[in-house]
Amino acid sequence: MRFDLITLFPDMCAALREHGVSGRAHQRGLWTLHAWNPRDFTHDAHRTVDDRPFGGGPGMVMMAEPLALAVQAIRADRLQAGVDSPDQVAPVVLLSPAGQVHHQAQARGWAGGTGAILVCGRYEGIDQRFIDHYVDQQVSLGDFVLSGGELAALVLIDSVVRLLPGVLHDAESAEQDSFNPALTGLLDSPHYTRPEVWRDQVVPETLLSGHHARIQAWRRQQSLHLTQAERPDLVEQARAAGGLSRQDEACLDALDKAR
Ligand code: 9WO
Repeated sequence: MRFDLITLFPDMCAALREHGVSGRAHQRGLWTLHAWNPRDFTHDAHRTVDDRPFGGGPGMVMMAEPLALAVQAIRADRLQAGVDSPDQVAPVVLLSPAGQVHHQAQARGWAGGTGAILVCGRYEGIDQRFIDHYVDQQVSLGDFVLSGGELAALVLIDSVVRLLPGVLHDAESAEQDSFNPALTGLLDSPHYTRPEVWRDQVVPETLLSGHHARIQAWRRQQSLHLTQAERPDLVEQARAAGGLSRQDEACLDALDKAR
């Protein structure tokens, strides 16, 4: 899998390439991340990538041409590398609050592809003509505004890369995750490690019992409990997807009655 980032701040890619799960997978060649600076696709002495907005207003707007040249260079490079083919080119994706919100299901979908060209805006935004002509899809992480698209792009990539085959060890397996189909999109149960007593707070006794079946049942119950309390919408979603057993429903009923 290969991602290409168009960004004025290529150094920001280090966060993902050099650390943790994504860093290890990068080192092992399971995915790559190439950064392309629009400044390298300018032709003036000042390497200008932004200009004042037509119609007036504050701030600056990213010019279309350096971004377009970057996309074209990336497409040529991906073809040459054999990552894409003429009839299967990577989508150009803009990180923007105007996009469809990213979800775990999208991450799973992306994990089955060959990557994407991610455009990171800065300043007040990007000349609309570039968006109209080149961008296939806009993706949002939620209803908030950042000072640039980079962090959103890195979050998106991280959510995809960790789902690639061989990236996670068994121990940290995606099977264990919240939003895993096996957990039917419920939140994860709480975690504890040594010491057994920390500042007068003890570890739930079941977890110390060594009784695997009881531990599993406890975790499922905690999951249901937490999700019902904090994200009842996710419980409803799990129910609609047929992901709740009769035992799960009984557990939720017991919770209702205890309130
Ligand atoms: C900003 C914006 C605000 C309201 C409606 C649409 C919008 N599009 C953009 C936009 O593309 N902004 C550029 C990227 C330039 C300014 C910083 N940018 C940005 C991306 N801010 N916030 C995001 C973002 C991306 C994904 N998820 C949440 C926020």
